[in-house]
Amino acid sequence: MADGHADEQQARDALATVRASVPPSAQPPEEPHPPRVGPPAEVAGGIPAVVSSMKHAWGEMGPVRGTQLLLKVNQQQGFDCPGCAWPDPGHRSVAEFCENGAKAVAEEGTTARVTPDFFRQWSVADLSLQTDHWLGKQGRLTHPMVLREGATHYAPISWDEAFALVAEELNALGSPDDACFYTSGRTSNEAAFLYQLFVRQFGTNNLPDCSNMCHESSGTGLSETIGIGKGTVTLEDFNKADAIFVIGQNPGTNHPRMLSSLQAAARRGCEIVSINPLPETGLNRFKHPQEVLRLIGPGTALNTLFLQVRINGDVALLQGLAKALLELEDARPGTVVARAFIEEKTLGFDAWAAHIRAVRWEDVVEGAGVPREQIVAGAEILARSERTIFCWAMGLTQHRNAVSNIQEIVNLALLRGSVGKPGAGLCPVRGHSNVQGDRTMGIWERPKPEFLDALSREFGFEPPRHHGMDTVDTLRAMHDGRVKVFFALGGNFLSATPDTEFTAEALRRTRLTVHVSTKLNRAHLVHGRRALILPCLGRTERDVQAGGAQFVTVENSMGVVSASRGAVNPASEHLLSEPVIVARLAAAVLGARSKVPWTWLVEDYDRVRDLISRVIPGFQDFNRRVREPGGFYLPNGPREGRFTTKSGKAHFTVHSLPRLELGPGQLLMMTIRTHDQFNTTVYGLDDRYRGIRNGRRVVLLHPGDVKELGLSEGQLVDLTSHFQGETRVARRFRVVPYNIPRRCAATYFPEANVLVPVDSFAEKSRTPASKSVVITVSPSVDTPALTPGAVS
Ligand SMILES: Nc1nc2c(c(=O)[nH]1)N[C@H]1C(S)=C(S)[C@@H](COP(=O)(O)OP(=O)(O)OC[C@H]3O[C@@H](n4cnc5c(=O)[nH]c(N)nc54)[C@H](O)[C@@H]3O)O[C@H]1N2
Ligand SMILES: Nc1nc2c(c(=O)[nH]1)N[C@H]1C(S)=C(S)[C@@H](COP(=O)(O)OP(=O)(O)OC[C@H]3O[C@@H](n4cnc5c(=O)[nH]c(N)nc54)[C@H](O)[C@@H]3O)O[C@H]1N2
Ligand SMILES: [Mo]
Repeated sequence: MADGHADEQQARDALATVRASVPPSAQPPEEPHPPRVGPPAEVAGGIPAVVSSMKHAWGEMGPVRGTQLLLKVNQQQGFDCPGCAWPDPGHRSVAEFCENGAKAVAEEGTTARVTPDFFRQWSVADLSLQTDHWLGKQGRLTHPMVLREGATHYAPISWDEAFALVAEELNALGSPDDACFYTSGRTSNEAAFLYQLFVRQFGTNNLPDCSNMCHESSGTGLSETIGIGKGTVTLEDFNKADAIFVIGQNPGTNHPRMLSSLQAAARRGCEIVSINPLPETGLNRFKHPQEVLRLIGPGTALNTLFLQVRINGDVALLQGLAKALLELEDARPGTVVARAFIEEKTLGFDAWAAHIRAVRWEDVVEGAGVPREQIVAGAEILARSERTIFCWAMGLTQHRNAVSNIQEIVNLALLRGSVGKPGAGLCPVRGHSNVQGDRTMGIWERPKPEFLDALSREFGFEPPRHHGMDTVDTLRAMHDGRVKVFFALGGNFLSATPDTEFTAEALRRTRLTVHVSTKLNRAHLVHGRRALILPCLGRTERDVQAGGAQFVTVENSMGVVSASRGAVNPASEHLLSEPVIVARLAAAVLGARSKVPWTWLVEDYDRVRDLISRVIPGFQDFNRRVREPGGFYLPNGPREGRFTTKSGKAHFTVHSLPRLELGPGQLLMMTIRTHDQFNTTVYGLDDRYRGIRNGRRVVLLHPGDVKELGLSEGQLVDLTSHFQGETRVARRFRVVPYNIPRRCAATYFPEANVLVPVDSFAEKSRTPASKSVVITVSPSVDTPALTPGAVS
């Protein structure tokens, strides 16, 4: 018996030694079981959504805390939902949240805790062998933790020591540009403003953010053509539109509250067109989970027309819509082209129209993968709609030619005069709940000179003028050893970025990685020579400082700035708020070099907001206006019909059709979200609307391609991506035949990020092309590897 124990212990020690010699895994482990696959859901929302909300909320938080928190989501005296950036209606219901908002709240509000004791039990290497789902389920981080050089386990550290450690590393750098400061879009305006101020006083513009991987292409495309990198519509416009186009977006999963707006619009006769390679459930039929009495029954039909575009076929499709509109104008002169608007407010129409007329229908149909009659049907909807809203998300922004995608939408909107009038306009639907606000606060590697001038005037220092690094630059620079300190205010840089193994190596080559986080994630496990985890308060929690209870502010997808107040006690007494972490860090790093009274500022966030009001346009009288119910709108020229480009006009732009030659057996793959995740946070293993349960390592293929490639349903396959002569492999995915266009494939983010080449990104915006990955699929070679992917 005793011998048995000794053997077992010996075996465990041996295993630990083996593991210690292998670096922590950058990728989640393979899945032991195949997923269960059934038919996709026909209706979004309804009773299953209510059940799922309660399951997550009560499961993580218990019925009392769960209900208490859910009743405060998006209420005027409550907190902004930590889920997506969809705006709140003026007249709010008691329960202003959706199924996935409930999951986001439950994820943060959970009663589980990751304590120093937990870190004593688990080595970093062992944690890395767990799934992302498991890591998240361990609960909220409670103490600042350090991983010292050569250590196998994180150990507790005091806040003062932690800040001193960061200061020591930062102040030892040869140049401030040897550090990068990442932000994820949940950070409040107050924290973001202080953060960029600190980073610029430190001396760099190296402020990569999640936006680089998200709506950067929208910002770039819109700034060039209409003069502002944001959308032009308000929520009110959804009540007035005649047609709404939803392009490359899956609102049923990622912006469920948007379905309420679409439902109301559909009920009053607004036509809804969706352009997507997948027939996403939310866009077919929807039952509002809060209209309890209507939950039984067929739900509201939302879609008028579904154009099943092939992946990255949008430039062709949008040009086809424009071409059909010009042909309709020829047939019925004076009824389609918004002549007066175009003459008064735009430039470049003639050249653009000539280009569109010259484009051949064969090329449009081939490029889009949609028959001409269907494109004409879409154009007819546009032609009869006086007020059209164009919505889009990641299906358009994450391609090589993403900026062209956005600018083709602008062309269509301008052609119909559908910008700057009620019920019409451009609507990039943002992801993270404050990603737009972070940019407004100056989180940007390419700040405008006017912004830097304002900082210089207010704070009496000379900010660096040369541009900093974005996300892709940061990855390269860390990999080359040029960037030695990586600091992240939120997010999961390892798993959200492209090329997971490349990124992992980049992080491992740094001297220090620091993460300000609420929950444990894989980015904590793939680290520099030293690493810190700094645990912070979440949105849902009360934030009390010397000046009393504080609130923070956020900006939603439509440019409304509003307050967010936490509702429950913090997960641990050792947590600091993000503004306080940034202020104390700045004080520790900059010392006498900075005249900003950092710690005084965060005793009362009104003091921070006073500074914001003096530096950032549109924030005059910030403290008073943000206390008004519902907050306030930021100025937006194009919304009022005033284009804020240099010329004062909106620009038509000409784009050639993207050429992509797929070789024999090659497919174009998009990486998308399931219904049970928030980016890299995996709430559960089901993608309920698509009928895929209990598994994430799947590849969705057209049944015809499954057959042609000699594969079968449920088969284990390896995926290989091909880019400029390089290959990358992701192992052991299951084949799921699905309603997707030929030669297209879909996998889930972040499992498939290992396949996205670091150098494959959008022109101009430099957003990783994570929806345009060229792959081949082959039966799995049955060699169980420690890590499921590798670069060759
Ligand atoms: N519950 C939940 N909510 C979220 C998030 C989450 O992960 N979970 N993430 C948040 C964030 S940060 C963001 S940015 C948004 C993301 O919101 P979405 O952009 O909706 O997210 P994705 O899952 O990436 O879906 C992209 C959609 O585009 C389609 N698509 C892919 N390629 C193409 C293409 O080439 N052309 C066209 N026309 N369509 C294409 C896909 O089929 C899919 O329907 O959601 C935010 N809200
Ligand atoms: N292949 C592929 N890659 C993609 C995408 C894709 O569609 N396909 N989408 C891209 C997009 S759109 C985005 S936005 C990025 C997302 O990239 P990120 O924003 O970096 O990733 P998230 O998964 O949202 O970050 C989750 C972590 O944030 C921390 N967190 C949560 N709440 C808070 C908080 O209040 N404060 C702080 N400090 N930390 C908090 C938690 O520790 C959690 O583990 O990923 C991109 N990557
Ligand atoms: Mo995003």
